[in-house]
Amino acid sequence: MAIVPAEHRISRDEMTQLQTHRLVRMAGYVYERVPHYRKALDEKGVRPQDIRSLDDLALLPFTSKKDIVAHYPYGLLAVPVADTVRVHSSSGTTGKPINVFYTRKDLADWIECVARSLRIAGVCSDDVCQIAFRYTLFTGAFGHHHGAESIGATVIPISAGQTERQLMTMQDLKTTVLHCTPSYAVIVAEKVAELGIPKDSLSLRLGIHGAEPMSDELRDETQERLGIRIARDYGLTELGGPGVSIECEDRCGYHINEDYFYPEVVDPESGKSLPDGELGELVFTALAKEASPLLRYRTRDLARLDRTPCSCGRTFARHGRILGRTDDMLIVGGVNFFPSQMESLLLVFEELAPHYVIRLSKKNRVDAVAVDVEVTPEFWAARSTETLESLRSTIQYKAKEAIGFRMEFNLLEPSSLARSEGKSKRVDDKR
Ligand code: DLL
Repeated sequence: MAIVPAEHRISRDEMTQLQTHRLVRMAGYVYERVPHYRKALDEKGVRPQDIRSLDDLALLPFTSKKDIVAHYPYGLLAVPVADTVRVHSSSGTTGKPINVFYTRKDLADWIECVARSLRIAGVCSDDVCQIAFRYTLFTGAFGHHHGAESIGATVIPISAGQTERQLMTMQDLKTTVLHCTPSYAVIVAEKVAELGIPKDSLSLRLGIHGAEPMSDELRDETQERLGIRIARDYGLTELGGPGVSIECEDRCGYHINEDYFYPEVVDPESGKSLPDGELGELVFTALAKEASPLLRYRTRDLARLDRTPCSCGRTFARHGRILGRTDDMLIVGGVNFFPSQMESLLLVFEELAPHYVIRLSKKNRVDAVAVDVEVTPEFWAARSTETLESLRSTIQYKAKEAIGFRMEFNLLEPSSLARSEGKSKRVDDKR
């Protein structure tokens, strides 16, 4: 078992003390510097000096994506623009992007958080890290790049795409860690198979995949295909990007850098705080940010919290896998389900490839769901009308059993759906 550094084993009391100190300071900081927060606290009749312990957190207002958008581009900034040294943003599907600003200290803290996360996942100074996240305004590439570099690993800033070149680089430079989205890891694994590259001719041992959901089933399949272990990492632009949480080797949830991001889980409807272990919306308070501080940010990601120490020896609070988002829950004819349930369901079938799109439409004013999913090249090569039909009806039966309503399945030829080197779009809602 890897040696766990003392700073990862900080006692709950010490952590609470540190978090309290930072929270108290942050309450005063945002009140003084961000008009939006001053107004929100005044409206609630809360003074910064009322915040004395972590229990007082509930007195503070939530922040939502709407608040950030309403103050675009500079409205929530707590320092003069001249004091910032970097900006990143998420593209967003509609409207304005979400910007996050960093002072020099914010950048140093971010690097510290990502470096710590990568260490938790098992990255060390001997590693050769191939950063196959896109180098753009997106936080993924720069976060992983600087985090890995600060550990002393060798960083290859190759960006996403040009998969054959990625594989050549991987072979020539003996890459040990691949950093990219789950969607791109699937593309890499497929290329390895297509080119007939033997797994053991690669030096890869670890994949760090984040920025979108990856079901356990897809993780296991990708691990098998690339002959690696995968650690999934989590983060969001609003909090600075990756470096919020990551899985350790024991895989008992995602360890949160909770000295920087104080976690809560709340009921998405009422906003009431939920006890550890209950499923709800993750909410984070940035405890140390200078440029883009956030109080109680509603992530819309659904997970459970666990503050008991992990079997790996680390004491940081953990959250479970992100089970869905409050805003991507699909309601079909009154039944709720999440796209991630579909992925778990599909990947139980070894005849299917991890490429699918859930299409929603209205037929005669009734919700209809059709799922386009590719079959594997092996199954396609040996297919007959009967085997295709038999597979289709088995999937349909299992889906009805698991999710609760009937949907159509279209089994497609390999490579018929668009691929994404970043995040995949899994739902096409035309209702
Ligand atoms: O995706 C930051 C990031 C980059 C995280 C690289 C990890 C690695 P955004 O583009 O703002 O930021 O998207 C954030 O993506 O609220 C989740 O819904 C989703 N997400 C991120 N990581 C995971 C994960 C980056 N491991 C949004 N599992 C978040 C499930 C994830 N969903």
